[in-house]
Amino acid sequence: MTHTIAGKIAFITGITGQDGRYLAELLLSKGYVVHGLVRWDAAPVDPRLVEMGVVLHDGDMIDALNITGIIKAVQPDEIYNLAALSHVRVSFDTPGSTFDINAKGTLNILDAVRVLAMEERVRIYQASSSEMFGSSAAPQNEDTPFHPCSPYGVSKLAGYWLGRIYRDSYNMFIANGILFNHESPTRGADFVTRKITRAVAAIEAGQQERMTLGNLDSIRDWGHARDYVRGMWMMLQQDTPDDYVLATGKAHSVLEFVTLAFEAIGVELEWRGEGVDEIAVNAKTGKTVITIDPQLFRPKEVHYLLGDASKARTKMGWQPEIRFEQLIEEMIKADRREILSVLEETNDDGDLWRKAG
Ligand code: NAP
Ligand code: F7E
Repeated sequence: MTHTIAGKIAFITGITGQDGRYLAELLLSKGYVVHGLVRWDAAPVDPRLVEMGVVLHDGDMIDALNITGIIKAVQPDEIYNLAALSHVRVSFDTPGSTFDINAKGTLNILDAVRVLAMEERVRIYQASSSEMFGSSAAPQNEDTPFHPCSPYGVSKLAGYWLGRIYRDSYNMFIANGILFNHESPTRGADFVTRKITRAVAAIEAGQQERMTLGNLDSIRDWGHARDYVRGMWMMLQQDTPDDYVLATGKAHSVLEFVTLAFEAIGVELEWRGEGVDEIAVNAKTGKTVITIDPQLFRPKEVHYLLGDASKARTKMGWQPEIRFEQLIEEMIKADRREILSVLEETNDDGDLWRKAG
């Protein structure tokens, strides 16, 4: 049977996050009615979400009654469970709430659908993560053993297994998307890519002299969030529920990312020193622009993540369209524009910045 998409109802948890926003845009463009969960104590929600037509509901992933009530009221066809405490290093400081939100929160969604007897109607996307692979050898795919290295990774693994158990036990349509790192101009400012692009734009504008980083040798498979939310949607359009890795299949180090980000503003870096004493200077001016802060190292690091998305490509026809270099350029451009708009608001002379385009 073919589904009519127009008029379908989607419920997105984590709608105020990076992926939530991109996914809402995608689903609205396909004719869905989109509902989103917003924490009652969240920072002011971007008014554009409501302007776009998203219906917002106050709530919290850790409140099972609240989640059940919202699902009963919304009667969704598709649920995208994106809400999470998603910062790996922070999860070491707050392992308890990480578990409550990421593991118990996922259970609250799954069990709400079960107790409301909506198993046949609702399809669920569970935001699983490449962090579940942790120290397993790269490249990682759906058959790679899980060896998480952080409370975040373990909490996501709990959500993943709950999804599989509910799928098998109650015949529910639940898909785990095992997504590798994906970024965008709306990536949270504490994740390394956005931290870098914001700092590079601020250094170029003379608003900041240097930035600090942690482990430069970490290797990640970085894609663009726009490509990945398309994959989430595709997972829920398949005939049968399954689990899929989404990744670009290309690995880059943090050092490589920061080098290309500076290149995007015409600055060549020269690296000096080693370990915690390593610094990068602007090759032209000799000014130090990067230093290492050991506080940014993690108690346990995931060194090498590189995904193999062959299954998603073969079974669903998914593949990423935005290249690594394009991603960096787009992020830098957006951060330059943000600085320009602040300069304009404060009546500063933003001439230098008009090239940001
Ligand atoms: P994000 O930007 O950190 O967004 C997380 C969202 O969860 C925010 O909307 C946040 O709301 C919400 N949230 C946190 N605690 C909540 C609670 N107790 N109740 C209700 N909402 C709560 O994350 P993202 O990058 O968009 O990622 C989306 C999902 O994919 C997450 O589950 C993440 O773990 C997973 N994932 C991400 C990546 C990636 O590279 N981006 C890769 C693999 C998996 P507030 O605005 O109120 O904080
Ligand atoms: O770190 C290193 C850091 O915080 C990437 C989340 O979306 O993707 C994300 O998790 C690497 C790590 O992302 C800094 O040690 C160096 O090795 O940007 P990140 P993450 O930990 O990979 C996965 C797939 C998720 O599921 C998560 O939700 O960069 N690094 N210096 C740094 N990291 C940060 N944050 N800040 C630094 O200064």
